[in-house]
Amino acid sequence: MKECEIFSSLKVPCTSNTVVRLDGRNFSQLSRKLEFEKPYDPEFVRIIAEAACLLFQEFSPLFIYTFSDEISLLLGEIPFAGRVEKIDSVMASFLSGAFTRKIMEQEKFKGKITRTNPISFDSRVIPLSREGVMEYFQWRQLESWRNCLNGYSYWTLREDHSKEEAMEILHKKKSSQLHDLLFKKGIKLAEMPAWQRRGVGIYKKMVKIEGLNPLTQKKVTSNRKKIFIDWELSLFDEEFFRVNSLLK
Ligand SMILES: Nc1nc2c(ncn2[C@@H]2O[C@H](COP(=O)(O)OP(=O)(O)OP(=O)(O)O)[C@@H](O)[C@H]2O)c(=O)[nH]1
Ligand SMILES: [Mg+2]
Repeated sequence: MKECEIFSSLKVPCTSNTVVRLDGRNFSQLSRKLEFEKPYDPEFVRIIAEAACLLFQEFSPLFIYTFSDEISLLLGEIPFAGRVEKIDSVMASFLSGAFTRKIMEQEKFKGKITRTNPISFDSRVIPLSREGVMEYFQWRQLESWRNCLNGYSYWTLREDHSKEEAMEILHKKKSSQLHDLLFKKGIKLAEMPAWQRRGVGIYKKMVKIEGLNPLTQKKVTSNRKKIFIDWELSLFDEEFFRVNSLLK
């Protein structure tokens, strides 16, 4: 029967840079059942960032980028000898467990969690060229910006319109018209927190650690790379990828 497992030998091309993108399944429903704040719930965003940190600790990627209910990992070492089925299934289940654990630790959500089905994520493996890496993250960051504009616009429209009407208006209007609509309500997107507009990055950063030399009992400082959640991400450009050594 082993020969029936025809996808098990599917592997990531060894010449590629590899991204894995995970996305929450049915999170529109989850956000309703757990009564997330709209359009952004800071606690939910913190939980997803912390769950992403657990992914970072487990799989040591070069970089993680997250917004809304999605997480992209830029892999360094490719785990599981590059086996696609294994990478997808283990990462998705690891994240589901990590996210559920984090949400259960949160006072605001834990009482409501029984209203939901078990939480799951989908996962896909994306092989990229070296140049494709920056292009990929710029594409997701643009999506984060669109999501920010659409989210604020939708919930502003919902103040006076039904779900269907708000969706229809949203589809018909150009982004400049949506900005005008928000501006009239006193919402300036440019002044919203960077994590809402540009998403959140997780990567290793050099930090100074203070310690005590046990022999001399003198204070010593050393440099160590620590996992860092960047809530103030800049726009992705070559400089960002170069400075943080994100390209192989
Ligand atoms: N209220 C609120 N909702 C959020 C927040 N972040 C994500 N969401 C919800 O998560 C959804 C994510 O979009 P999608 O991934 O396209 O929708 P989905 O329901 O998860 O659908 P599938 O991924 O196809 O299963 C958004 O449409 C929102 O409903 C948040 O901070 N606040
Ligand atoms: Mg989703």
